Amino acid sequence: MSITEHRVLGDHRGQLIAIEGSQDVPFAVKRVFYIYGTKPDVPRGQHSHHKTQQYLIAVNGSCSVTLDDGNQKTTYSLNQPNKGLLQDALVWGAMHDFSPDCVLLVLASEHYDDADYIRDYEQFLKVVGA
Ligand code: T46
Repeated sequence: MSITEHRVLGDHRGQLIAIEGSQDVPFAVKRVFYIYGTKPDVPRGQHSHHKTQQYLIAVNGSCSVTLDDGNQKTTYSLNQPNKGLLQDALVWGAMHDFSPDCVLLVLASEHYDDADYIRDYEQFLKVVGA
């Protein structure tokens, strides 16, 4: 997992960034959602998924994302609209330290299914065998 910097297409009219499913992200995109109006001191996420892969882009403002595979935790800074971060299935993710203007866009490999979520950290560690 690492930050990918996407090509910024633009001209005198402004900028454009294109993300192609199965090309720029390693899955066909089935769902898009975004969070905004977040609070700097209130983390979001704090769960993992059995199957869903996610691709995170702060299309406005900035935030930090801590990914944890059960053995190692790494914190990434999303602070440019051309920077994306893959959160693989069975990786615990927490989004935090939002700027007031942050809009965090998430591309997902699966439709929404609450049963795909692992919300308990101890259960997550068991599932990944850590
Ligand atoms: C993630 C972060 C950034 C839906 O109905 N459909 C959806 O696709 C999603 C993602 C959520 N919901 C409903 C479920 C809850 O009633 O929206 C409500 C808030 O969802 P949740 O509590 O999961 O929100 P966050 O901010 O903790 O987490 C969400 C995503 O679940 C998560 O995968 O990466 O945003």
